[in-house]
Amino acid sequence: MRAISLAAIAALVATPSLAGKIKLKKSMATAKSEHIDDSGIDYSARNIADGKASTVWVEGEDGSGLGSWVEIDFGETRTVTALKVWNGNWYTHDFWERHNRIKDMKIEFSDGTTETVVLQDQHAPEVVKLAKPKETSKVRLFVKGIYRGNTFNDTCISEVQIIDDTPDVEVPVKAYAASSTYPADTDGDYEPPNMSDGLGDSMWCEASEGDGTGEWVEFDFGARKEISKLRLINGNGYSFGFNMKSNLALKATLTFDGGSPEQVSLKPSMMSQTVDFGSKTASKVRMTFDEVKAGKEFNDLCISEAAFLK
Ligand SMILES: [Ca+2]
Ligand SMILES: [Ca+2]
Repeated sequence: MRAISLAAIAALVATPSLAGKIKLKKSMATAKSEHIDDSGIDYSARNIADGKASTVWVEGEDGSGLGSWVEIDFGETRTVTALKVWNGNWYTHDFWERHNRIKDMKIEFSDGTTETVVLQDQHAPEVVKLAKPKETSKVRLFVKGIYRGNTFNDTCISEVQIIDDTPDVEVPVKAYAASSTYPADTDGDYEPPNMSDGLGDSMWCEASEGDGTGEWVEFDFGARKEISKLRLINGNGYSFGFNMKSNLALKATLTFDGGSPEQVSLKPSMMSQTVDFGSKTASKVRMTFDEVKAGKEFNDLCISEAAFLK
């Protein structure tokens, strides 16, 4: 199945909570140069702000790309506290090893000031905390030093998220449990924390004999929280083609450790959807799938993103 893994994250343990992510659009990203070859694959700057780790910006300079840059201009001044970077080419782990990754990255802000950070050479998303919160309307990321790929002398970034000082509307998940989880394959893993990384192309998938009906995934907030909405990307969000290949949830029952259960209807679509189930206070929610729409190729139910909101 096609998915991108969060290799460095221990199974069933969620990522640490970040503050609010600035909502990015592909059109906000530009670059000094973009790699073009005759493969027909898109390596443009837009790929760093499309919500997928598997799509990649590759610089188009001669040599290793030192001095090249990619920029995200989000159009209004925000107080940025951190960046989360999928450094290198995340199309596959093999591609990640073949291409250059950024080592020294200079971040330039809209007032012209800069901060230079050293990224780690690891196939895992990296949170780069700024020295202090910075009011800016854009970040321009310069390639100042690289880790050399084993095949191609081209430098890549696959995805960037920008985190500001506004509170996150998603209730952070401390731990997950699931009735079953599809085993990792060459495309990555299918563990539940993939539902909270903001990426459409990473997902939890169940591994039952059947179509996923009766399977469940559980969200543990670690403390009682007020929640009333579920935001979800149904199925395999890698692409529309893959979304049709695997199973989609049509109905799910939410069981809370406080309050009566609620059944919700879910749209069979890979677009982000928000379902209002009424006000609850709970520290755990179990989502049990009651009805499933069969995919065309894989008989496994996947959920690419799921978060509970106040
Ligand atoms: Ca991308
Ligand atoms: Ca995901």
